[in-house]
Amino acid sequence: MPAGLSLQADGYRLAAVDAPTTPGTSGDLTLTVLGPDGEPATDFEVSHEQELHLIVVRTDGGEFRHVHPEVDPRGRWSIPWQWQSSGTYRVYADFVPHEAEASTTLSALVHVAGDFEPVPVEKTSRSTEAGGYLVTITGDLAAGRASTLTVSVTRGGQPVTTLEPYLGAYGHLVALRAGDLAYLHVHPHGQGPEAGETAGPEVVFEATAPTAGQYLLYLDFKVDGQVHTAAFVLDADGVYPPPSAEPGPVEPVTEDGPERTTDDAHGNEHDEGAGHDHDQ
Ligand SMILES: [Cu+2]
Repeated sequence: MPAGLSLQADGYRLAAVDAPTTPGTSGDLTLTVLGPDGEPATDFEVSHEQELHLIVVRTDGGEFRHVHPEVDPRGRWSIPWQWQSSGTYRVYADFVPHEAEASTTLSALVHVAGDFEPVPVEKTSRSTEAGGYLVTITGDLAAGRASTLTVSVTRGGQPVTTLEPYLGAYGHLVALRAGDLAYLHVHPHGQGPEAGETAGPEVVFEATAPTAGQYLLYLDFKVDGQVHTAAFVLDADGVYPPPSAEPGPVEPVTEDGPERTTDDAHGNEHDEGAGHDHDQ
């Protein structure tokens, strides 16, 4: 079961999620994480330099924020908050429980009143402009196995080699499955940066897509003390094992007909669930 689709997981439960209910209204985004004992839990392990990562995404993927709230003595996490636009948002709390090795991701929906124009998800989008930088992602997501994704940052056609450490790496990548916004854990490759070091233009990550289909990716990177967010769309094709993998048992060759049904004639009709697993 992919992460991030439930209020509760691993004995923890997200409660009392509160935020302004209209765009442009200043307030706080607050939430409480209840532990296995039913009491507010705050004793999390530091992961990517923070105890709790808050990811907020409009359900069409058109808005994304990644922030770090503060906890008060009663165990309530909060951060000053103002919505830019109406719509329904999924709020993820991502943390590593006390003495656990892996993170837990809980989520809740928050509604912001007003007119909402959903942004359609693009087919595949590997290049985007963010804060004056051109950011490109290479590599392919594959269903059910880890794959390497490399982002590259340029400005004015020149490689940017002054990426600053941000959250324990030279960039932080979040991947969500289009359709249900399931949350993928993405790991940076290589050693964490030393203080004062810079790097670039490439940053390498490893991610595993739970299924075929489209994924929304959001990269936070930092240059000159400023954090920028670049958004991408990738398609996990679900071909496994890849054609170049070591040979397995030889499959019988059949001469009649195509090996699978195609949908060329009708373009967007898919007959096996929500996965866009054979777009070509
Ligand atoms: Cu974070």
